[in-house]
Parts: sequence; structure tokens; C-alpha cells
Amino acid sequence: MMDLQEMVDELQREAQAAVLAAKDLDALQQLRIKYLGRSGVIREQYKQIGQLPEEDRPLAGQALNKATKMLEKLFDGRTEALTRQAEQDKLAADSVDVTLPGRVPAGGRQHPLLATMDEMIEIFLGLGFVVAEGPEIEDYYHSFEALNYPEFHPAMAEQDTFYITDDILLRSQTSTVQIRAMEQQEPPVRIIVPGRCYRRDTVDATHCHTFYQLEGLLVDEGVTFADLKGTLEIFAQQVYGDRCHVRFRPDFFPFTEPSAELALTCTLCDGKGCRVCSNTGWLEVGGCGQVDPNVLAGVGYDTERYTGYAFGVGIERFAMLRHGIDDIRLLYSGDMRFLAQF
Ligand code: 2NL
Repeated sequence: MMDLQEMVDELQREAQAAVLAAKDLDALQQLRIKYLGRSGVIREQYKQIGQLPEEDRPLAGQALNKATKMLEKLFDGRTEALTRQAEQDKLAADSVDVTLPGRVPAGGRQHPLLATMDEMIEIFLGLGFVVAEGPEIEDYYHSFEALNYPEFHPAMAEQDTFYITDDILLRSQTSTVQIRAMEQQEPPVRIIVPGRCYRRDTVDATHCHTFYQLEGLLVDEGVTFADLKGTLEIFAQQVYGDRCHVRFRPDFFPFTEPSAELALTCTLCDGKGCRVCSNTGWLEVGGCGQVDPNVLAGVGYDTERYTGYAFGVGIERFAMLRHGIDDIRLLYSGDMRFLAQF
């Protein structure tokens, strides 16, 4: 009998150590089967009872019953502990550290070319102009004929313009939009037309086949070249400050008469002369003039009553001067190393 009691004690110690060492519920279940299962250690011991002398059997039975109860309690306790542990592990794995800094999304920003365009538009809005827009795919009439181009002008040649058909083409200046605006309304007309234009130019540091222009048109009674000069002087000073002035030199365009080339005081050297202005102190930014009466007559305006002025400037030129960009192709590169600087 003492042998059996000792064996049961030993069994309990062994089981207790194994149960406490069980790392997870699976391991614990294996142990439960080993000790309490249908062919487990305890069951084997019960089977042995029959071999004992008759008088020892009750005590042996009691000892095994006690051991069984104790083991069941042990397993239940450990099961509960491991279950709680598993739940906590899962919570810890799923948890979010609210103190971690957030991920900063890659931010987009306005392209320097469009930012420049917006700034120029804003100034003319302040001077009472309104923005007009129109198609980039145009017809021959609005591109050339209505603008008083002679029948065989080089700009109309296939060499300079992208033709889609004999009559349909990509506009090479935004003047087409002003023609359409004048067809739609009687004077006074006060519009600016920012927009994309296309020319079959060979691409280099100062030329692109696709580029942006801002043109302006004002038609009313008694409009003179002096009005044009004053308007562009104010524009120049609003862009570059009071020390900036405008210079007009005779030029020729089919759609204006008289015509002038437009230059601004070099913003880099304040007119003293530097590398960017080729030591002239002036930067050429576009052209202008009084609207040719043939153009006004073409849209049905009374040329005895109305006169007008018009101008056109390249937006890339302003963006490049403003930011010190020395190659126009950078503006169209889509290169993030360039764009991230603005
Ligand atoms: C330049 C020169 C210019 C115009 C554009 C214009 C439009 C109409 C009638 C008369 Cl509808 N003129 N536009 C006039 C003079 C010059 O652009 O060098 N642009 C970059």
C-alpha cells in the first residue's frame, strides 16, 4: 500500500511540474491526455488495483480518486491561465501605438509654370480684365485668316504649325480665342487669354513644341497706344516691383499696327546689365500693338468707332526668370528632383 501512495505522490509531482511547464493550450491538452486520458497514466493505475490484496483496494482507490481530482484542478487552473495569456497576446499583437508619429503622405503641389500663370492672371483681373478660354484644336480661319495673315506667311506653313487636316490644326497662339470672343460680343472687350499653344519648333533650352502664352485684348472707343503702355507698365511693376519698367521697340505682327516688341527691366541686375540680359539691362518677354483695323473689321466691328490694343507674352519666360531656371525643358520634364524645389 505504501508503494502505491508513494507512486501517486511521485505522479502528482511529475504531473505538476509538466503542467506548469506547458507553454500553450496544445501542449497542455497533450499532457491531459497523457495523465487523465482513457489510456492515460491514472487509468492504468486503476487497472492495477485489481492486483492488490482485497483489504488494500479501498485505500488505493481513494488515493487515486484524490490524485485524479487534484490533477483535474491542476489542469483546469493551467487551462484558464494559458487561455488568459493567449487573449492578452492577441490583444498586444493587434494593438495600435497611438504615440507613434503618423506617416506623412507625399504631398502634391502646384507646378511652377501654373503658379506663375495664376499670378499673372491675378494682376490682370485686378486691372478689370476677365479670363477667356477656347479650343486648342482650331481651324485655319481663326488661326490665320481672321488675324490678317497674308496668304503665304511662313507661320502658316506646315513647317511651323501642327496640322491635323488641311483646315484643322493645333493653335500656335491664343489669339484664336480673342477672335471668337469678339465674334460673340460687341465692345467694350477686356479679356486675357492664358493657354497652351503648339509650334513645330526644335526643342532646345529656350524652345518647346508645347508652351503657354498669355494674351490680352482691349477694344473700346478711344483706346490708344498710351493705354497699352500704361497697362503693361503697371503689370511689370506688379510682377517685379516699382523699379521695373517697360520698353517698346518697333516690330511687326500681321494682326497689330503699329506693333512693338515688349521688354522689361532685367530683374536680375536691375537694368545694369548681366549675363541673363546679355548686358542690355532689358529682357524681351513678348509683343504688343494696336489691333489692326482689318482684324476688327473681320469680326464685324465698326472701325470708325472702335480701336483696341493687344499683347502676348510667354509664360515660361516669366516662370524661368522668377525662379532662375535656365532650361525650359525642366518645366516639362516631370522630374521630381526639379519639381520638389518649388
Ligand atoms: C508675342 C506677340 C502678340 C497679339 C499677340 C493679338 C490678338 C488679336 C488681335 C491682335 Cl485677336 N493682337 N495678339 C498682339 C501682339 C503681339 O504676341 O511675342 N507673344 C509671345
